[in-house]
Amino acid sequence: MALLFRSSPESAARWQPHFARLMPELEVRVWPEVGDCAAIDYALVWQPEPGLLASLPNLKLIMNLGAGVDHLLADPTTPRHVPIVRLVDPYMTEAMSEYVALQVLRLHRRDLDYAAQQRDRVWWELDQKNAAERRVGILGFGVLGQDAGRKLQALGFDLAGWSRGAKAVPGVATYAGAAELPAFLGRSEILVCLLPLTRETEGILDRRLFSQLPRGAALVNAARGGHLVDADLLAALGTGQLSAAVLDAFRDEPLPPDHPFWSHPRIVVTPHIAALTNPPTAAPILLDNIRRLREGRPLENQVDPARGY
Ligand code: NDP
Ligand code: OXD
Repeated sequence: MALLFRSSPESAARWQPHFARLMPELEVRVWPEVGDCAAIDYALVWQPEPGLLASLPNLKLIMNLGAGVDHLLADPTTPRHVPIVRLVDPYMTEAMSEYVALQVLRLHRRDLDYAAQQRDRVWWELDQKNAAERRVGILGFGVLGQDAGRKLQALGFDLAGWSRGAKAVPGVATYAGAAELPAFLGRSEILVCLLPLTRETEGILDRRLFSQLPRGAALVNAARGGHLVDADLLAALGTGQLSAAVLDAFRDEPLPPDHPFWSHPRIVVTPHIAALTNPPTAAPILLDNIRRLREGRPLENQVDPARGY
């Protein structure tokens, strides 16, 4: 029973002790030492090179080392008959909620304005609402969106969530589908994107969407760079339609040194760290799916390739 691990070599060293302890019978091969391709049963991957998975003729399960599987589905050679599972780890979910709560609070409490004032040695009091008067909208109300929403609700924010299918969540104004998107956007003073990147959501954070937000709204994108039309964000910040943006994911990562986002006074850049994978908590979750497959039990967090997430 062999598993191919394809991520960075440093990351392999962090995972291997957990695999050895939890499933000693599993032979772990670290890419590029693939050996006999036909002997590989499982693949645990983050952004594998196109064609790698297709080269494993007896592959039974593809496990993604993160929550978003857009990179796997974008590769036309990814075998469609092999189930794909994504990583859903409560540890990562909490990390994302911390990130979202931090950034929403920063935007709500005008942290960027006060940082600029401090740089200029300006002592000046700006208007401030309480959280209950601040309308926050979460685009993508799934595992991460709902957990972040619970924490924002606990802080008192007036919360809405947008998803594909309708949801009923106590205390949250929920919206679903394209038809309800304008009403959701119209009330979102701080918009948080936690959508998967799919055919439908590619480029969703564009000029048209920004124009439907209240004037001066702020954006947090902790999902994927492909959701955002970079030039439209810069234009919306330029006209004041948007007041600020916090970005954790980018079309090109690492963000190129000459990208205008780095030096924009109203943009906060973080290097895709909102929710990092954590081997001690994630390894048991991943190995549980191998056991499920071997025992013929249903897999957890299986991706629907047709839906794209
Ligand atoms: P889920 O699949 O649990 O949730 C996705 C949500 O998006 C669901 O509510 C879904 O609706 C909604 N959605 C999907 N497509 C559409 C659409 N076309 N229109 C409206 N709503 C839609 O995913 P997670 O919450 O676990 O993760 C979300 C994303 O966060 C990941 O795909 C990944 O890209 C990103 N991420 C970023 C990290 C970082 O460090 N920056 C870390 C981890 C994840 P419905 O509920 O109806 O299905
Ligand atoms: C993920 C990510 O999808 O790290 O888990 O972005």
